[in-house]
This record gives sequence, C-alpha cells and structure tokens, in this order.
Amino acid sequence: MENIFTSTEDFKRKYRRMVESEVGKDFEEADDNERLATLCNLVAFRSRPIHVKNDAEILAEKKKRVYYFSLEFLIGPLLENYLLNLGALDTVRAGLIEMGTTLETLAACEVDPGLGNGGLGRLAACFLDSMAHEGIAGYGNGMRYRYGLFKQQIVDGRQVEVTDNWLAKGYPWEVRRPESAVEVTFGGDVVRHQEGDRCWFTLEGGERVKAVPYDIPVVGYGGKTVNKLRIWSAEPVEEAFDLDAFNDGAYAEASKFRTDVEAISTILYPNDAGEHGRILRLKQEYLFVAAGIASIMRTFKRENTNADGTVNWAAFPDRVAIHTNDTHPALCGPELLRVLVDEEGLDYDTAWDIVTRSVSYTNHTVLPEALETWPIDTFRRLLPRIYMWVEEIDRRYREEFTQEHGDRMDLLRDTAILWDGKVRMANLSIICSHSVNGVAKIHTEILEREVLKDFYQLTPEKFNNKTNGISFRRFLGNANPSYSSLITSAIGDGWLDDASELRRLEAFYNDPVFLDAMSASKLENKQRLAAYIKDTTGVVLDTNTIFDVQVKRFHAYKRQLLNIFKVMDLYNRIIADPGFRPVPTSFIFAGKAAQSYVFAKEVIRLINAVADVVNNDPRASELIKVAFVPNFSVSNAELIYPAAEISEQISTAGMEASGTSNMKLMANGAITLGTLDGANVEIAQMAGAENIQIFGLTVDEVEALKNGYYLAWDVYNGDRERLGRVVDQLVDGTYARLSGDFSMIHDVLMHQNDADFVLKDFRSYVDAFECLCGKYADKRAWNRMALANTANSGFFSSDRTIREYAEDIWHV
Ligand code: 26V
Repeated sequence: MENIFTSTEDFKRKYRRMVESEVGKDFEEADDNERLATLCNLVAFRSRPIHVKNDAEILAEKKKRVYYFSLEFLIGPLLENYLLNLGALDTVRAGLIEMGTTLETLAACEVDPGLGNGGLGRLAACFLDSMAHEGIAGYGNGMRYRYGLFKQQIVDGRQVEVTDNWLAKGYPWEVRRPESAVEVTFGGDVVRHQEGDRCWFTLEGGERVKAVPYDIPVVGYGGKTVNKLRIWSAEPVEEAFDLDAFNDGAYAEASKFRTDVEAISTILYPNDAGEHGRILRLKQEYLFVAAGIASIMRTFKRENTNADGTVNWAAFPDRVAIHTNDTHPALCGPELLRVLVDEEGLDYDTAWDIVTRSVSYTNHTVLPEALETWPIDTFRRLLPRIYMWVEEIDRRYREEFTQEHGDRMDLLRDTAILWDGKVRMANLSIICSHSVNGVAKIHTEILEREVLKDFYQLTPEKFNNKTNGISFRRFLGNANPSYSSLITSAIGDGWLDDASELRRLEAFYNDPVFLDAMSASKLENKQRLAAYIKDTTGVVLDTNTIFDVQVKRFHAYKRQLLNIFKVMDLYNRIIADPGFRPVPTSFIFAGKAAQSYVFAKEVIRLINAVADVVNNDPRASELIKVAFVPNFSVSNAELIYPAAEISEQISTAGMEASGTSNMKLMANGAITLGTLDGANVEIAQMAGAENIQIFGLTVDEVEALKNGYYLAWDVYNGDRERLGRVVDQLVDGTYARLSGDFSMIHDVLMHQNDADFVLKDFRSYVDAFECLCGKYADKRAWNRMALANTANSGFFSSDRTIREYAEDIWHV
C-alpha cells in the first residue's frame, strides 16, 4: 500500500512545518491539543487530492454516487483509523517518538463525537468506512448536532446525564462550506397559480432557515478512495434577522430568533423521546433531507446538463442512489418529488419513476413503539407543501391498490400512508422505495412474516436481507494491536483488506504456540481494561478471572436484568454454601439508558447496587466482581471488546433486529453466550455449535407464549429457592444500601407479567453460563474456541455487507 509520507523524515518535516504555519509556534512550544489538531489537519490535507482525483474519475466514468442519509453517525475518533487506512501508522508512530511525544498521547486528546444513540449510528459509520474501502462514491448525509448524546456519570449507582460539548475545542476534521449552504422553509402558505392549462404551486412566507454543511473526510483503507460525510447545521438567514426590532432596542426578540433557528441542530434525540419537543425532531428530519437533496441536485445538474442546457433527468436513477437509514429520512421521497415537479418542471409520472428507482430503505427494529408516525395536523402545519405531496402519493397508492386488489381493505388499512390522523413514516418509506431490507436473516423473516407482512404480500420483490457488519480495521486492527499482530504474523495482513482471509487461522487450531500466545494477548488487553476500570470506577478486577461482558444500550428487551440476576444468584449460592466455588468471573457492564426511560435506569441502578454489595463482601469478592463502566462510547468500546472472553447477547428472541456488539466481540475472540436472536443466529452458524453457547426460548416459543398462557408467578413458584430468592431480594433491602429498593423492577416482573421472559429464561441461562465457564479451565481448548470465532467472523465485515448493498440495492 502507498504511504502518504515517503519516510519518517518526510513526515516530521511536513508536520513540523504545518504546526509552524497553522499554530504559529514551534512544535516544541505547541501543546498536545494544538499538536493533535495539526496532525489531523495534515492527514486531511494529504487525503484531499485523493478526493479530487476520485471526483474526476466519477465524472469520466459516469459512476453512480450513493448518498447514505442518516440522522446518526457515530464515527468515533478518526486519527488512528485514518493512519492505518493510509498506510502511515508506523511512520507517524516512529516520527512522533523522535519528536519527543507519542501517538497515544496525541490520540488521547481526540474527541469522540457522540452523534448517535447506539448500533444504528455506529452501523452508518462502519458503512462509510466500507464504502470508501470498496471504492464506492458513497457519501454520508447527516446532522451536525451542537451537543452529542449526553455523557453518562454514575452517582450513588444512578445514571446522571451531562451535556456533551464536543465542539468546545473545535473539531479538526471538519471544514465549513458556507458556499454550499441551502435555504429551507418551514410553515408558510401554499399558493396556487394558473396560466391557461398550466397550474403550479409556490410556498409563500414561512420561517426560512439556512442549512450550512460541514464536510468530514472519509478515508478508505488502501488510500485509494476518500469520500466525505456532510453534516448540516441550522443557522438564521441573515436578511431574515429582524434588524428593525434590533434597532428599536428589542434585542431579546432579535436574538431569540437566532436561538429558535439554531435549536434545530442543537440536540440529538434519544430513541425514546416522548412527545415533548418532538416538533423539533420533524424539523431536523426535513432540514437534513431538504439540504441533502438540494446538494445532490446541484451535483447532478453540474454533471448531467446537455450542451443545449437541458438536464438529462432520465439518467438520474443511474447516477444517484439515495439510501434511507430507518424512517428518519423518510421525507426523501416526497422532497425529491417536490423538487423534480415544482422546481424542475417534470411531470408527476416521470418524477415518481425517478424517486422510486433511486430511493431505498432499511428497517432496524420490530418494536411497534419505535415505528415513527406524525400527527397530520403537526405535519401539515410545519411542511404544508410536502404534506400535499404525501397526500398525492397516498391518493395514487390507494387508487392503484383498489384497481389491483379491490376487495382487500385489510391490506389497504395496514399499508396506506395516511391513517387515523397520522402520517405513517414506515409506510411512506416503503412506498417510495424500490428496496426494503432487514439487518439480519431472522429479522428480515420477521418483517416479512409479521411486521410488514402486508407489504410483503403485495411486493415481495422489494424485500431483501442485508445482515449487518462491522469495521474489522477499527474494531480488531486499531482496537486490539496485540491480537492483530499475532494474526498478521500467522497469516499476513490481508485480513485488513478482506476479512474472509481470517479463515486461514484454522491452520492454527492445534498450534500450542499460537494458542498460548492468544492467552498472553488477552491478558494484556484485560490488564489495559482493568487499569481503565480502576481509574474510572475504583473497582479493581483480577485479570485471572473470566471477563464476562455485556455492553450496549439499556433496554428491557436486551435483558441486562437477566444478566445481573445471574450474578445475584451466584452471590446467594456463594454465601449459602462455602463449598460452592464458581469459576472466578468479572462481570462487566456498560451502556446508556435514554434519559426518560425509567425502567432501564432502574436496571443500571440495580447493577451498581449489586456491585456495591458483592465487591465489598470478602466472602464473594475473591470469586466474583461487578464493574459498570460509565459513559459507553466508541472510544472505551475499543478498550472493552479486546478484553472480553464471554460475549453476553441475551435479548428476548425476536426482539433484537441484529446487534453488532455480538460481531465485534466475536472478532476479538469472545465466546457468545446468547439467544437465537438477530445476528446471533448467523454467528452460531458461522462459529459452529461447539464454539458458542446458546440458551433460552426461540422466536417461535416466545410467539407461542405471547399468544398462549404465561404466568410469571408460576415460574417464580416453580423455583423458589434460586429464582424466587433473587426476585424477593429486589424489595427486601438486600441491595438497598446505596439508593433504596427496586420495587419498580419487581412490579414489571411480577405484576406486569414479565413481558421479556426474564424469569422464564433464567434457569436455562444460568445453566448455560455454568456450562460455558466449565470450559475455561482448559485454556488451550478455550483459546481454540476463541480462535474458531475469530477465524469465522469474516462474514460479519461491513465490507461484505456493503458489497451486497452495492450489488443488490444500489446497483453500483
Ligand atoms: C427504538 C425505540 C423507540 C421507542 C422505545 C425505545 C426504543 C429503543 C430502540 C429503538 C430502536 C431504533 C432503531 C435501532 O437503533 N435499531 C438497532 O439497529 C442496529 C443496526 O441495525 C441493530 O444492530 C440493532 O439490533 C437495532 O436495535
């Protein structure tokens, strides 16, 4: 691979010169933040000519551009990843040491932009990386939130949310592009015009907002492709600023206007935000869609205008793919239609054909409460012209439907866009798209069979599966240097380019030298994590214990509760029977709960309460310990995955669309302890039954219990000794010392009948855990299992996922 620097000397010279010109200081005088910012600038600067070259190729070869619309991109720190991708990691590392600092020192100063909630946002970031690797002209389109997702602190066991001011020191990777700003209008009146036969509509008045883009480079591995992520910020339109009010001394009103407008790009919405402030969310959705589409139009017209000045619209679906990540960008369909008809003067049928051939949609959840809808009144008031287009799409859909399936009112009721005073965004997304995909095999099957069965009956050809993937370069290459170099020493570094190469590790299944070296690498990673945990929480973990890890957002269906029940049960057994010696284990949790999700926050509090009791009881703390790592983020995730030995993937079957931490942990050699849910099913197939520990209800069994008979009390009464005891301890003061008892959790289980089947799966879970731990004594056998996981994890590379999207959906 070509390195962007010809030598260490070359790097040092360029870097030094840039510090002088950008910071205005000698390198020696600059502080770490200035050094880091300049290093990022230097990498971005060296990558820009590649982007320019790519653009020329796209034009010459008439390549299709893919626009990935997502309200979330959890990109994480970029420096080390980009150095790896540009082949400059070793050069820069060596150069910095010669200059008297280290890459680690500078990288530690890099911010971790929290522009996403969890899996969905991180997936979008992995996709950007893979599109660039695959040489696809693929661009992210998102929002530049002034504040990222809250930072999580734990105080007396409780989650406390703190503002994430990620831009406080500036963000070195972004470039503001005011010349590409787009004006977006909210509200206003639609006015009908007529001249002879011709009639058209314009939007008059309303609130005008300026969307200003910031571009972040996306550097592909191999240094051949540099794409960009464009994120939009809302600003007031200058001339709309009420200067009269300002001159009359009404300063407050004049500046309130600025605040109102800027509010649009101030906060990232959590998954479960209630009604409060939701109007702002719809504004965000329209702002980034309208601005993104306007940007696409400019580029398309620049590149596809004929000599006579006419635009070659027929080529649009061959040059442009618009992918919508969940329903948040659902307005792409109506907005593109609006621009093509209202602004470009195309007829409806031509424009509609362009829309449906360009737009595609991914569904990320089966949770009914997550299916996005908007009250028609709110929607129409905020987006009057767009609403007319949604009505027209819906009217034509109904008309065509009645012609073809006249008597099937049941189907129409579930598939129409406007229903019961609501705009149904999933239905809008599906109707505007030529492709609808789920994110793991079983998830797509559930969509086809249950959640979207009516659409599936009507248009089965639209449906397809794209099992999620992850960036191996970031989550194995960058995150786990010791294991990476062991792997590379065995099979070369081709796996960074093509993760399926990892399969060649099969040759080492019975190689004692390799297997023992795996132990050394794991130990190093466990020590690194233990040091971080001691630093952030004070909890001291014994690195000879098994590291059992569950790290992900907190949600009832992910069942962190089941995991902590297992710990409570182990603790009870240790106390009751001094002869009981479980395999020593450290239980590591991390993850945020949405600010208003009370149950999830109670589970966090319970975990910390259990940690407080268990860790401080000398009868138990030699054998088991619990650590809750605060503020789970891309950066500390990169410390946690490499140290894990057991990967907890224990969602109620049928609920987790895919999961992606399961893949990151598998790649790093952790053994999955999981239900047959989401991508776990495919992980089990890839790893082989002997290299994974499956337990619990299946999707069909869960379905049967939901439709049949289930009584939580029966399960409780059937196991008073262990399960019953744990349930009672929620409210008997055992864990009340830190911050009180846990009656809400008790209530959800025993009085709301345990909707997530925690009680039902308890016994099979603790038995499966015990069985898995029993295998830890034979270290070589364990490492062979771990190696089989790494060796068979290549399928879960997001490079593979993106190749499938490219082939089946985007046709690039
Ligand atoms: C939605 C809602 C809505 C209201 C209640 C709380 C709640 C919690 C979660 C969600 C899910 C939103 C969509 C999402 O983030 N899905 C995740 O997408 C990942 C990438 O495809 C996938 O791996 C996860 O399984 C899936 O949950």
